[in-house]
Amino acid sequence: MKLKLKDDLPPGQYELMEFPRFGLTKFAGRFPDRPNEHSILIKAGINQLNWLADQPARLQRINQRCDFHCVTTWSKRGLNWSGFRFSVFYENIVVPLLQPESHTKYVIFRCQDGFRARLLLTNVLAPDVLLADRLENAPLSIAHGAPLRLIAPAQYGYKSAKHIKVIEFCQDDRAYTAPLFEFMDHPRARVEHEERGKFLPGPIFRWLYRPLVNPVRRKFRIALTNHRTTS
Ligand SMILES: Nc1nc2c(c(=O)[nH]1)N[C@H]1C(S)=C(S)[C@@H](COP(=O)(O)O)O[C@H]1N2
Ligand SMILES: [Mo]
Repeated sequence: MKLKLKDDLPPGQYELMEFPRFGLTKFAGRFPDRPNEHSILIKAGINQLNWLADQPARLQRINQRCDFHCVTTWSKRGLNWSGFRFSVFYENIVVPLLQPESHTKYVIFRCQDGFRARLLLTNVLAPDVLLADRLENAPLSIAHGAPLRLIAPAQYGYKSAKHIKVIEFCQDDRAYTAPLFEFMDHPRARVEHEERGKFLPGPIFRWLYRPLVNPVRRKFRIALTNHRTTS
């Protein structure tokens, strides 16, 4: 799918030429324990199944070029992902096999490094949301989310869960706790509306987060180098 890339960046964002490994610093030194494990646990109410993400016979593979916007104000433009449309996965796998409740409102992603993300079902069903297993014509690296990650281009990067282990469909979000602070975790996190976090206007978060970008990038880079030399 070709998305129309906008000429301007969304409000408060600046462009990076590289695509750094990034996140909350508490996850910098945590890595997927099974980066080649393509079995994902999918749950809806009391129903669950193991889905093999590398043999999705019923799902059409698509390529998508889109921009990536981190809440800390950096953006990487024009990344080429390959994978499966989340809405097609939902209609062809989740609905027929797990019969989620009609009141399903949230989708919770749990990751191999302990990270988690909560999205509204209406947001993940947007046509540009992917379960991606390839970036720039190569399988996802450990840095960028192996074996499988979400790509939700309209949401800030913290919704694009890497190293997915479990996907849960729920009516409420009681099973979810934010990976750091609840105020940093906006339920929609729409980039266009600058929904960076809760309680405070978006532009305030720019000034809180921007000074952290370089130190966080450095922490993530050093941790990856150490991981490569010790494993
Ligand atoms: N499993 C996992 N997913 C994650 C994170 C993480 O630390 N662990 N960080 C999030 C944040 S804050 C961002 S900006 C993006 C960064 O993606 P990248 O490392 O591929 O650049 O991943 C998101 N998904
Ligand atoms: Mo981020």
